[in-house]
Amino acid sequence: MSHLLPATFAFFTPAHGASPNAQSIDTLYKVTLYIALVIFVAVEGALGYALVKFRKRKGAVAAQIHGNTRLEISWTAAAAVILLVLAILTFAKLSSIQNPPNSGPGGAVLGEQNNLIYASTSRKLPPNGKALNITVVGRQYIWQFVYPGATEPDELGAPYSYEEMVVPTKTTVTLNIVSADVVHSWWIPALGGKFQAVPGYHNYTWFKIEKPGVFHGQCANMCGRGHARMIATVRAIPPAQFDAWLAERKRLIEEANADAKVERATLDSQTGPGRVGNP
Ligand SMILES: [Cu+2]
Repeated sequence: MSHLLPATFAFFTPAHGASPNAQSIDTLYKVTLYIALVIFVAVEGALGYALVKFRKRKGAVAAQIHGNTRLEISWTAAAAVILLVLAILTFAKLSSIQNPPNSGPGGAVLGEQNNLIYASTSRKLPPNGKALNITVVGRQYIWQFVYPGATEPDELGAPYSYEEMVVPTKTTVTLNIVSADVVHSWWIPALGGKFQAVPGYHNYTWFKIEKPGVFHGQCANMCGRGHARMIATVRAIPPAQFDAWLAERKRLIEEANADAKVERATLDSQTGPGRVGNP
């Protein structure tokens, strides 16, 4: 029985935060839930009590009550106090949800290319301005992740992956969320709130994962018939392993590009029915 209660609460509360922003959302949600639970039980309890205690009896005459000033003032004041407490708590937690912290000791060493500064009021950077920035591209029906390391403008030549985002632990990761077609919604519950991927717009969020782990999510905005298949996974690994993974990723993409170049040259050199070329 003792383990049933936490399990029930876990069902009703957000995924336990694996990132400071998700942790703050989780705390706020639970505080509100517990206050609401106490009020719910008190109100329903009083209602149940009144139903039983004052049910219809032969010869009973209902008491005629014309207000109770003290009671009315106290429940108005109590509601106001609860509202005030929730507002203060929310504003106290808000900055830890919106503003990314610096990468922790032992985090990935971030090069200059991760230090992109461009005009935006909604893009939050850690106090020292250093974060690993990953572009999240929503497209029907797969998530694409573009990592730093572009060799040409517009992120061309950068290493990328589909469906699974790999990130270093202890490192502040900022996300630049965009869409290639329709509106999608980026959501990994354990790593913070939902962010829409809207064509023509950039939305920003961040997370920071302390320990290696795998976090699952799913496109949270109905985007077409393949929506249900549009899953996303974030895999956090130690920074050294991440560097190796990224280098391998880059090597595989370069290899594939080189192969494609050879294929193209072969096709271009062919004549006749086998030739597939651009006019
Ligand atoms: Cu989608």
